[in-house]
Amino acid sequence: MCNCMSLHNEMANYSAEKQIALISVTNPPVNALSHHVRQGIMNGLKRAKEDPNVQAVVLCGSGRTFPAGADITEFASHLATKKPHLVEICTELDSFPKPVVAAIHGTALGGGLELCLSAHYRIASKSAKVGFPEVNIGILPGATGTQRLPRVTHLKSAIDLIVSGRQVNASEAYDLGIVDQIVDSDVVSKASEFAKSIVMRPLGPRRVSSMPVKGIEHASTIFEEARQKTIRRSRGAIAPLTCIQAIQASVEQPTFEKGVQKESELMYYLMQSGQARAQQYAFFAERSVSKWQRPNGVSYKTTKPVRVKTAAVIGAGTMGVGIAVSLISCGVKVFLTEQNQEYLNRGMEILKNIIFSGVKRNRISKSQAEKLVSLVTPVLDYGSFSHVDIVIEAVFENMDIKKKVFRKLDAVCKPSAILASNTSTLNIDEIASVTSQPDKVVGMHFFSPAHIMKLLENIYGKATSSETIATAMDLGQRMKKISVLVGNCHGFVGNRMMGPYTAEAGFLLEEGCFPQDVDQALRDFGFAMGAFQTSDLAGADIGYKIRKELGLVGPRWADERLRMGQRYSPLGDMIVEAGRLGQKTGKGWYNYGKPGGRANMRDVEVEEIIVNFSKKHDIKRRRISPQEIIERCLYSLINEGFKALEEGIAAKDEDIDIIWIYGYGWPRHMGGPMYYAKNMVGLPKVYERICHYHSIYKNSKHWIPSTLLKQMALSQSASKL
Ligand code: 3H9
Repeated sequence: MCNCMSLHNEMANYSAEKQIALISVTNPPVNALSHHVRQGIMNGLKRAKEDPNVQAVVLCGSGRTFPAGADITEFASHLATKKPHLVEICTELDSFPKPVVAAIHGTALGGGLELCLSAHYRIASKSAKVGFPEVNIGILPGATGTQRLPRVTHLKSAIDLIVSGRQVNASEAYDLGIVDQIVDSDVVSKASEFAKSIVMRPLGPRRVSSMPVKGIEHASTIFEEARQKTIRRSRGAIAPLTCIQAIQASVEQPTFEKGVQKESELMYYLMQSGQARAQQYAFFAERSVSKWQRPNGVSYKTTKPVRVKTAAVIGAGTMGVGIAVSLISCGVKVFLTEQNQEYLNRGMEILKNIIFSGVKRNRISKSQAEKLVSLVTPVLDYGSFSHVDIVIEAVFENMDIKKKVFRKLDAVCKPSAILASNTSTLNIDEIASVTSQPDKVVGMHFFSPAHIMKLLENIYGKATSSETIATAMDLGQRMKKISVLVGNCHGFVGNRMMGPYTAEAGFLLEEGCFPQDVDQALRDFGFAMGAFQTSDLAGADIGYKIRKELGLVGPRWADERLRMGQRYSPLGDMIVEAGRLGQKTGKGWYNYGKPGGRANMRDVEVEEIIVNFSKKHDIKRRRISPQEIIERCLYSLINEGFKALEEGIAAKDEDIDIIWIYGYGWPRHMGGPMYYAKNMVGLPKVYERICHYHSIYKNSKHWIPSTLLKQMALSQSASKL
């Protein structure tokens, strides 16, 4: 007889049929292990233990997935510590007198995987994935995961999985010993059948807590190598190294229980850290950006996107090709165009290389690659664009050229076609003004290389319709980008904030730093690269060419700007004029030995240019502290971020923070510039330092404090009194 029931407020259904109890977690969308779920599982286990008819238990998730982990929204509340704790449930499962089989489908992550590893058997559906992503939210698998994983798989693999946070598919999980069996379909029934077949087997050897850690022969070398690799990669984030320490306890502590105790201490240390809070904020911020809303209240909730099936990309340079790859990767047919056959052929070659590199890395099969390439039609004119749903223009960053392109597009495209510009700075309204349907014009600012970088900044102009916005946002998501909607101004949000950052980096050189000093301070903060390394990698010539066409380069322009009350450092222009374009020419701000070289070495020639410049302009060079470097580069961009918010260019802090994390390498464990300013430094301090620099550098408009920042800083100070 079936005995189904779930207690009020509990999010785990209990049923018992033919000697098998089924505990099914029901907390959509991802069955996170919130307090009511934990309570439900514990009650289910109690009933199964007490029911003499029950011989075995199957634990599963209802709907789309096995539990995907602890409920992260509870971490900041008392519910996270409300009993029963996840560790208690894991202990109960492990020591349970009747066999427990985890039936895994969807994504068994974090605490979900800890439940699986505490059960006695694990059966997964073919499409299931498992992993410990805790490190991405600044913590560790703190419900016995760091002690269990090295007992079911090899120590080295456990370190890899926990420190990287990567998810593995069912087949890799099977190879690693994490799951015992893979089934094609209906994992719960198969797990129930399996449970019936093993009721008589002894449970002792199946309890992970009593297994030895596997692969410990060279444990000290394994840990040392992992530590060194992690220090190089983690850029100041504390969670990865702490994960290693916790796994080390599985080898060094005399018992499983002592290892769990050490894991709990380390978990507590991480949970209390500002970094964990910042990373958890970033997790939800990332999910909030797709929920766009315009200042007029129109939002994603009420606007339906048009399903884009065909597109045209104008420009087969690095950017255009990257955009075309992103489009075909989500099944959109693309017409790719260039000014002449030679450029078009070169673009197609690059595109094929990108697609077929996926075959070399076993990501896709040869026939899949061929199919993807066949979605692209190279063309030399706009004749075939009359039926495309969207055109994405990626030509040279020049208003006149863009206007010419948009005039032509307006004439050939169907009225419902969306015309998107991949501009990184230019005025969308001005571009739209040459078309008869400005409501169809939108900015889609991809980051280079466009097929790899996850960020897409979508820009709406005055006339852009909400349907056009919804379509651009939807297309971004289909291309697996993180799409953020922003308003129209020079540089939009990302590059607008980048302006003061780059300017301050240049001024610091004039006043006493060398590129390596600035870059070192930024790397120590957590950026993967400093401002000058980034410039060398990207190549400084394109920006220079754009500025030069507008007459905005060099020392004369710097003098002109000073007269206008706006300081400008011409050092970047001087470096380009000295033939130092960056890595591609073997020298830029650094010396790379040869064109395309990677190792950046300081260069006396650059230092001479800098020192002579300071001398010529009577700028007294001084020693500048890393703290000042950070404040001047970062507080200036934070101030700009507040101005973007104040003007409604950015709708919320999260939008800015995600743009900086995904587009500009802001370290995730520092939350993003707005989060960092508000929660890690404090607005009164940020405001005070901005006022300080404003009092010294009156000729830099970016130090004029944002009114919004001032208001918020004052109210934060007042609330502390
Ligand atoms: C942990 O387990 C600690 C333990 O070791 C120890 C504890 C003592 N909690 O991403 P989606 C929400 S730490 C709360 O858009 P997808 C999410 O915000 C946890 N909420 O779907 C979104 O809400 P909304 C370790 C969560 O299909 C909605 O669910 N686990 C959680 O693209 C849909 O999410 C993780 O870190 C959560 N754990 O991807 C896994 N997860 O609709 C984190 C999701 O309001 N989660 N939400 O915007 C993921 O990686 C993805 O969500 C997943 C699904 C792959 C599961």
